[in-house]
Amino acid sequence: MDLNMTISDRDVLLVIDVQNDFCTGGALAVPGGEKIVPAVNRIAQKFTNVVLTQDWHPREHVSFAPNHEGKQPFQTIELDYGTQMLWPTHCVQGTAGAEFHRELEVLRANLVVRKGFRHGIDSYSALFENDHKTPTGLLGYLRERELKTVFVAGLALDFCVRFSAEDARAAGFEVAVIENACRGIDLDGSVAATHRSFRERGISVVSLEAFP
Ligand code: VGL
Ligand code: ZN
Repeated sequence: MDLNMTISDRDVLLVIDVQNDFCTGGALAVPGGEKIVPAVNRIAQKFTNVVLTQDWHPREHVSFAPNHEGKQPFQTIELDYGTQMLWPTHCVQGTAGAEFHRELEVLRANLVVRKGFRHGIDSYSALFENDHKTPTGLLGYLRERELKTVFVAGLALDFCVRFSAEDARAAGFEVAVIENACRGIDLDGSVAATHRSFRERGISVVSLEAFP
C-alpha cells in the first residue's frame, strides 16, 4: 500500500490517545507527542469515519507505579493476565491530563472509545484489554458498520497504537499505520520491535504524503 491512496466509506481512521498526559508537560509525555496534532487533523478531514480513543483510568488503577509499594515507573509486575509495565499516574478520569489535546479536532469523530477504566486491568488496545479477551466494544462497532480497512494514528506508537493495530489485523481487517502521525515512547528498543512485529503481521506502514 503506497502512493496515492484513496479513502472510501469502508475505511476508518482510528486516533489513539491524543491526550494531554501523552504530550509535552504531561504525566507520561511521549517525546514530541503534540507535534502530530496538525497531521492528525489534516488526515481526519479526509475520512468519513473517525474514531478516537481516550485512556481513562481510575486513580487506583493497577498500572500506576505509586499504587505499588516500593515500585517505580517503568518497572514491571506480574498479574493474572501476564507482565504489566508500571506507569506514572496518568489519564485519570476527569483530570486535565485525560482531556484530548486542545488543538485536536474532536468534532471530526463519530465515536469516542474510553479504555482502561477497570481498576485491575490495563488496556493498551482500542479493541481488547490487556488480557486479550475483555472487549472494549470497538470490534463490534467496526463489524456492524462493515468497515474494512483501519488506518491508525496517535500515541504511543509502541504501546497503544501497536496493540490496536495488531488486534485489528488479528480480527481480519486490513491495517495501515500512518507513521508520521504517530510518536513512540521507545523503552528498551520497543519502537524497533514494533516495526518488526508490523512486518511479520502484514500491517502496512504508510506516510501521510501517500494520501491525495
Ligand atoms: C499508553 C501506556 C499507558 C498509550 C497508555 O497510549 O500508549 N501507554 N497507557
Ligand atoms: Zn494508560
